[in-house]
Amino acid sequence: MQTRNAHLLALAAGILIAAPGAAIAAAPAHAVYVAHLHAMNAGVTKTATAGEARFTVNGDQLTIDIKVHGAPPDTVHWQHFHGFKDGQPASCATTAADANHDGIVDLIETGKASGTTMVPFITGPASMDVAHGTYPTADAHGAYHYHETVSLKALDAAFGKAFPGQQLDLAKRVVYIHGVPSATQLPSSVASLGPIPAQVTLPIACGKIARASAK
Ligand SMILES: [Cu+2]
Repeated sequence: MQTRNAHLLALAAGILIAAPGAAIAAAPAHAVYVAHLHAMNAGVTKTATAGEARFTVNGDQLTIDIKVHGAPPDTVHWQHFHGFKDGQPASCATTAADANHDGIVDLIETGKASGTTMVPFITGPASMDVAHGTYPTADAHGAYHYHETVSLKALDAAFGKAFPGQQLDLAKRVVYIHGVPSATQLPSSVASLGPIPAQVTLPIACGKIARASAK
C-alpha cells in the first residue's frame, strides 16, 4: 500500500512538473522541426521532387532551411506552410484528394487535408506576402537551397494578424513546394488561387512538419 501511495505521489508530482512544461512546449526556446518532402504530381513534372525543410528555433530566432532537389529546373518555386485556421493538424494531400479525377492534385484539392496557405518562405517571411514575395528559383539541375532567419516575435505577430487566435504551431503544419514551368500544358480542370496561373501553384512536393529534437 505504501508503495502504491508513493507511486501516486510521484505521479501527482510528475503532473505538477509536466503542467508548466506543457505551456512552454507551445513555444520552446530551442527546438528543431523537420519536414521530409516527397514528390507530388510527378506525372506532370516528370521529375521526383524531394528534399527537406528544417526549422530551428533558438530563442527569438527561427532559421528556416529548405533544400530541394529534382524540382522542375530554372523555375520559381512558391513554398509555404499550409494549415488549418482552427488549429486542427494538417496532413499532406494524397492522390485520393483528386476530387475531379483529372489525375492531378491541384492547390484547391489539397485544402481538405492541408487547410490553407499560411506562411510564405520568401525573402523576409514576416511580410507574409504570399502573392508578391520573392521565392527561390531552382537551378538548371532542379535544385535550390532556401535559407532565412526571422525573428519569431515578428513572425508570430504577423501570423496572429493574418490568422486571429492562431499560433505558428509548426507541428500542426505541412510544407508545400509548388511550381512547374509556365509553358507546361495543364488541363483546364486544374484549379488555382484567383488570377494566379495553375502552373505557379501546382503542388510538386509536400512534407508534414514534426518536432525532431529538443536541446
Ligand atoms: Cu503553398
